[in-house]
Amino acid sequence: MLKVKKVPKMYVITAVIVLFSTFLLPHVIQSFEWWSLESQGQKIRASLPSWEQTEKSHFGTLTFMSLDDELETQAGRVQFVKELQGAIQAGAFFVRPHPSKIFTWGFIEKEKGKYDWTVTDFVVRTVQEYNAHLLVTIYTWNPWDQKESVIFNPWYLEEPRDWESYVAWLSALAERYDGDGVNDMPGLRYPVRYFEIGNEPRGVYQGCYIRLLKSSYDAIKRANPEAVVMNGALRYEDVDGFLNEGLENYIDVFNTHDDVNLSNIPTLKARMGKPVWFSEILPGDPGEEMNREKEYGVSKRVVEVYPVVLSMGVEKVFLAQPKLTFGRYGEGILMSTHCFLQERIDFFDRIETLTLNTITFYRFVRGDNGFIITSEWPHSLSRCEINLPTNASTLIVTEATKLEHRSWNVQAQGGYAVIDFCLTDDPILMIEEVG
Ligand SMILES: [Ca+2]
Repeated sequence: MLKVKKVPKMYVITAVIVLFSTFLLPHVIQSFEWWSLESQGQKIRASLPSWEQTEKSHFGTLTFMSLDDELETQAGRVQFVKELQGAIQAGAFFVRPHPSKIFTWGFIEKEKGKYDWTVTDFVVRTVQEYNAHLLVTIYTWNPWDQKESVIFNPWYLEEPRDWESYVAWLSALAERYDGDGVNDMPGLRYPVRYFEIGNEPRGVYQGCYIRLLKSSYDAIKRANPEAVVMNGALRYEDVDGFLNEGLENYIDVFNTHDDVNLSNIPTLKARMGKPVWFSEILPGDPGEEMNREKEYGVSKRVVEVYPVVLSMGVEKVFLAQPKLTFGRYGEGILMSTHCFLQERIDFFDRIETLTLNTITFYRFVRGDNGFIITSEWPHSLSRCEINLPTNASTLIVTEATKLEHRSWNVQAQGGYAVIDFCLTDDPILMIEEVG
């Protein structure tokens, strides 16, 4: 008779622990993370402006850094939602996945004639849960089409060989997310309208990018005439070449990055006859380690630069800090500052500028309210006070670049208020006009 040897209890317990931690524990942790994200999401969604309102926002950010293949896994999706929630909490209602191959031809049409929308549907649906908007970057890389890769720009920008298939795919993409009720993604709440054709196609305006931009523009517009198509960000020195090819007729927005001299913006807008977007501003080094001091420096630059850029007529700006997802470091200074600024100056009706004693004041007028941001207080000035003309009776002056945002009141008299810069070492002030 076969005698079964009794397995010692210790072995059984160890085996159970190993099995649990290998197979079950990750699922338990992920489920808990989803639950916690969803609960956080409900809080965030409770106070969101409508998607129609957020579409008018001037604030955007780069997001979902290098989350591509990972988006097919639960862990990648958790990370995606975390980053998205961070962006929304910071008041960045436009999100630009970058660098990312989410909207790359070969990532969706892996096999000729078969589209796999699993990841793009997840991305669109999740972004729309937060009334946010995508700036979709279209990439043309596709391994079955381009057997020998001659990528003409970093990041998946490749000349299609089978133009017919490329154009069909792009039209299908625009059609799926345009919200017209025809072949739409199930559950689409509102249209995805913003498309950028590649990123920074350098020095190729004499080459295949011309055909690529024209074909892409036509393909998207055929499916969705309301779509907003823009070029991959262009340098200022390439503007003449762009215009010589008549490419301004194949964009709805002129897209560039913040290496353009700001004083050129009004001329650029006039020459293009289009709005201007900065799909990247204040770029960070992807390899750079972030710490409190650096994060503070970026926050200060946001308060310093955004009023100037917006007053020059740039319509939307996307903060490009690859290592700095909002709120993930230390005290969350960047998230706090970005949110502080967005809540006060976004959705403005107009911007007025006024220069007094070499300090520029940017007044963001929204309805009957005005928020004023000063340019940096120059240390060379011996006096601290400035008589600021105002129609308000009271001004609330707030430190703009400090986490605490300390504030004090100033009463105006005879159409002026005395602003004393020596009351703080904060170089930039935010002034709310009340009554
Ligand atoms: Ca459709």
